[in-house]
Amino acid sequence: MSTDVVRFVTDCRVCGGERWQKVISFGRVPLANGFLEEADSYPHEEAYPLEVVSCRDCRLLSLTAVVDPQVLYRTYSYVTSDSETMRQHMRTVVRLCGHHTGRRPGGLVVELGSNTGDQLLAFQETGARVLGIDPARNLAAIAEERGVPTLAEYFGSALAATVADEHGKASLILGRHVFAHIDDLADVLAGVRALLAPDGLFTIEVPYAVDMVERLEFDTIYHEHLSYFLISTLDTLFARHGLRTVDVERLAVHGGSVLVSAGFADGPHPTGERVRELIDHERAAGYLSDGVYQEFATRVRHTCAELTRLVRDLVADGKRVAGYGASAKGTTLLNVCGLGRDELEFCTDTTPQKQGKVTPGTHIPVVAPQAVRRPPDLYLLLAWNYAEEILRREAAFLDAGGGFVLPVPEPTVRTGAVTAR
Ligand code: DWN
Ligand code: ZN
Repeated sequence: MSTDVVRFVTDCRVCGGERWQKVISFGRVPLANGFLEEADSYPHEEAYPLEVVSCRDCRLLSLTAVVDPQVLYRTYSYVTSDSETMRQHMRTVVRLCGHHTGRRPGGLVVELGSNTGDQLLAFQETGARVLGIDPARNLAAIAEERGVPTLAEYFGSALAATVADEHGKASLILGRHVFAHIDDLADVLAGVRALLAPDGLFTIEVPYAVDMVERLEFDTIYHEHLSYFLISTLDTLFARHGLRTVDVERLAVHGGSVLVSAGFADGPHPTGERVRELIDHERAAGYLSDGVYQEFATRVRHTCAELTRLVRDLVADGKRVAGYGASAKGTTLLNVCGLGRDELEFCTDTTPQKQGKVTPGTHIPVVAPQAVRRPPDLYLLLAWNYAEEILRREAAFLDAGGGFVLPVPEPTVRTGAVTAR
């Protein structure tokens, strides 16, 4: 492991605390989106410690090892999925955020981690002026071609000042599944304060730590996800940076996420009832003490063993098994459960940037769905967060006797007729 690309966390990026509870360690795992071109790169493949700790002061769940964002994001193989699930979700996000841009027609919407611009295109349709910010040069170029002005930069206080000068203040700064990827939250929030209009809102969508723990979504733990947030943790963070939590919406995407808005502490937006309700629930359900996280670790180890046993038994029974959706989650799941080329023949994926490569650590060939000549008996659904849409689309495969293994929260086999454990 090259140590110059890893920083080990000492103090909490939210509250500065140093009282950490060890939650779970998966050993060394390759980067979730570190797909490899060919076999001769295998010996050079890096793997980094993947372990989660909980801050006993603010209950941030954090990785202990922070991999240099230049390594993770300068060229990025994850393209926001063009699934109906995601298209529908992005329309929902516009609706939920809409009144912040509608109130000031032509209000500027800035998106952090804007990928190829899908979400901003949805805002553009409402008449909002948009600006994307994403360090992945390959993706920023695609967004620009699609008519979404995009800066291929990392957002922080320096860039925010330049953007404010050139584009004016933003009525909405949005970050969907990017805030949990950021180590220096203080600098990003300083940037938000520099760029946000006095009555604007900073809105983030992040995986919800309560959903991850309750649904055993251990595979969403990978090096891109540095933080796993409770609402009470975000509330602590915002208050420390002159902001106030305004509203929260629980959403189904990515295994359960929260859309959380914050405004200036001296701004016009009060804290809504839903914020207090979730913070009270987190306390009542034990998320502010050690026990919940100890139990999570125990249940994860059990479910991993169950899944490995299920897949290996299927293969031992002569079944052909393949992966469906070479997701980032899939990297953690396969590497942690020890499932590789002895179990999965190939993995399908709709992302051109992943096709023709092999999966990180397990080196399973990634192929386009249409390239599959002999469908397997069963697919291990590594993109389980789209299960409803995928199972609907693959009805013919199921009706012909095919099956899907759904890995979390409990490994189950779904065939045309029924779901069996
Ligand atoms: O936070 C992140 C989340 C939002 O997206 C990023 N750090 C990385 C990424 O995680 P992921 O790769 O687990 O996300 P998805 O969207 O669950 O990935 C799904 C994968 O499956 C993509 O590679 C696309 C593929 N896919 C497919 O092959 N067939 C997806 C669908 C819906 C399909 O039908
Ligand atoms: Zn903390």
